[in-house]
Amino acid sequence: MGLFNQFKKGLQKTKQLLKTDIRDLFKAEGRLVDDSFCTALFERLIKTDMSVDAAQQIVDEIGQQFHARVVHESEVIEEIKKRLKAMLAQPAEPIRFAASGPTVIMVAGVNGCGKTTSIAKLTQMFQASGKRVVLGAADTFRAAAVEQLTIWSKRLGAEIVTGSPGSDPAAVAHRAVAKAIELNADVCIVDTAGRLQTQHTLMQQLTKIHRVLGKQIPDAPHEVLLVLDATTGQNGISQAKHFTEAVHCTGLILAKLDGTAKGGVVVAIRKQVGLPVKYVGVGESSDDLALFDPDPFVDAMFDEANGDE
Ligand SMILES: Nc1nc2c(ncn2[C@@H]2O[C@H](COP(=O)(O)OP(=O)(O)OP(=O)(O)O)[C@@H](O)[C@H]2O)c(=O)[nH]1
Ligand SMILES: [Mg+2]
Repeated sequence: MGLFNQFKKGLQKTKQLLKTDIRDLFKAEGRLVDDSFCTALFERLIKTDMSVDAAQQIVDEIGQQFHARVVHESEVIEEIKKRLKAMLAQPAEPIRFAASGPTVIMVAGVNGCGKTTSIAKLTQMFQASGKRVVLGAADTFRAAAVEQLTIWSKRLGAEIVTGSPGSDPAAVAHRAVAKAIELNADVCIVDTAGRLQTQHTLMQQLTKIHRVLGKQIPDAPHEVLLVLDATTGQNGISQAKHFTEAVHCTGLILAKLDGTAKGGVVVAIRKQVGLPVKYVGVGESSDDLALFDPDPFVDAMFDEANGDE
């Protein structure tokens, strides 16, 4: 599936909401751009959770550009798209691979946000490009967590390193990296237990895992990916701030985009969090991960073609 189609799948609900709502604003002969139009457009954009700031900026600019003119739906949509693309623009930043030795990727986030599933998806993506992956099950709090990653590792044919329940997650992470070095693997992905950004001790534990990995390989972890659950909307913004204080996050994975009509939250996140969105999750299976790219993403948000029935 191409990127555009993956985004389309992820933005199904968002698109339905946007399209119906925005279409309601127009009549066949067009619509006069006045204050009431601007207010109505603002109300519709804000529903996607793109943030007051972003919606206000778009509406102000469109209000000025088309002031007192009669406009058609397609003109307005083109202008909205152009502005969203500019707001989402970021350097093309896929994973930063180590120059030599295994690339170590640590994955963190609050409980249930989609970490383990995203790791399975990343593993499949790396394997498809010929890379050998070792997984580290450093979520030692729950036996079920280790089991879940073990099932994925078997399904995907990736090596896994686990620890006994309650054991030190940093030690598991360390052993996973040692295994990756021993096997000459390309990537080592470390899963961590879900934690709230307000749980101080657990956040310190994350710092410890980070520090231990850095002692093992000077540049490690090469990536610290924070997984945000798109269905929890702008909550992700405060999570990103706190997680970045504990471990220096290098990028975001926005999981469960398919589960929300508030796909505009990506805009709020990009505007308020200084981290690139690297991937978005668009479903529960291991191939439901798309490398984030603003242009096809925004196009998919407003796409008129099939698939929205
Ligand atoms: N629809 C959809 N569901 C997802 C996506 N990513 C994860 N999920 C589901 O979300 C639930 C939680 O996912 P996990 O990967 O277990 O989340 P986690 O962050 O590892 O959870 P903890 O380890 O308990 O903190 C599972 O039922 C997943 O199938 C996604 O992109 N789309
Ligand atoms: Mg998990």
